[in-house]
Amino acid sequence: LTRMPSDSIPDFRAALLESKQILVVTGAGLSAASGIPTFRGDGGLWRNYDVTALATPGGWAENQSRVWQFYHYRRELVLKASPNPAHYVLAKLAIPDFRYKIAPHSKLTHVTQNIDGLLRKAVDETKVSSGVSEESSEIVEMHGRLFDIVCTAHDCEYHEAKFDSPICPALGGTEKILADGITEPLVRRADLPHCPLCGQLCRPGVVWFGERPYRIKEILDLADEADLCIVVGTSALVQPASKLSQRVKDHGGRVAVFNLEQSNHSEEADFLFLGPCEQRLGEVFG
Ligand code: BJW
Ligand code: ZN
Repeated sequence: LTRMPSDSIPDFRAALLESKQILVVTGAGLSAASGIPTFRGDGGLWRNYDVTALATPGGWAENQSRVWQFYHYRRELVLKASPNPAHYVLAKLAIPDFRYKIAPHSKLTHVTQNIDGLLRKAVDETKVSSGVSEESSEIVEMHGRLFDIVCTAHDCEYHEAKFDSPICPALGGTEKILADGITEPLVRRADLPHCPLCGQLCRPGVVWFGERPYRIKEILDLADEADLCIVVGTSALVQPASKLSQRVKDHGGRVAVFNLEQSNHSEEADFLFLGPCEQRLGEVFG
């Protein structure tokens, strides 16, 4: 017997009223309307490279100049981008004053796979514009942050947020080179970012395939406690993020998926709201 997910807004609202622990898991589709390309499907290429191959330890080992140019390109893109309506709806959920109107008994945690910081930015802006000083929900950025710089030396702890761009002079302007048939610039290793503490090469503070996501223990504990998991704009193909909603279901919690289209396991969700999340979230959360 198969049961179809519901798209009833009143039924979802009733589930929200009952929720005590809400876990919101977000992915690249959340930032699509801000002009940030997703990883799979359209926009999964940069200079004809598959971006999921660049975001690997192997891609880094093969060509650090190329990987740094890729992240420099994305830093430039995100610096010019703004949160979209989907970020602002999720930002309001993070602020108790707003959340209590639809889920009066709830705690909520945001776990995002996105490295762009736009959800955090939307929360900060919403707090300022609404004059809220109370503490907002935690945002766990499990795949790191685009603007963090980390030392590659195993015995060095250097890890710092740096928003200046270019992050080193040699990367400046390389973001404009996108077309085929143009020789790829080579940025010499010595001209890439280096550690101010030990002098070794630095890399972006993001999580590549085969690496351990940040705060994973905390995230799994949250999934074990949540009675409602809201999954927004992720293909749910990358572990361990893709496993969180199942973990919530395993102990009787409910799952609501917001996605442009059917995604991995979305037919197993209790609620499914198809369409652009920048529209659907506003409709559903009002
Ligand atoms: C919209 C929309 C709109 C669009 N509105 N929706 C073999 C070798 C090595 C590893 C593995 C292996 N087999 C399995 C693994 C594990 C691996 C994995 O899962 N691989 C699979 C691909 C098979 N996972 C890992 O390696 C992870 N680490 C790990 O498992 O460690 C072990 C461990 C676990 C637990 C405890 C202890 C140890 C690490 C994964 C790191 C992923 N890194 C990246 C790059 C981050 C840095 C960067 O950005 O450059 O993370 S890859 C990329 O995928 C990025 C994303 O966060 C992640 C997920 O992508 P996301 O967000 O789902 O985006 P898309 O593009 O896939 O989907 C977009 C969705 O939005 C689509 O569904 C659209 O329909 C939708 N959409 N517009 C609503 N407007
Ligand atoms: Zn160092």
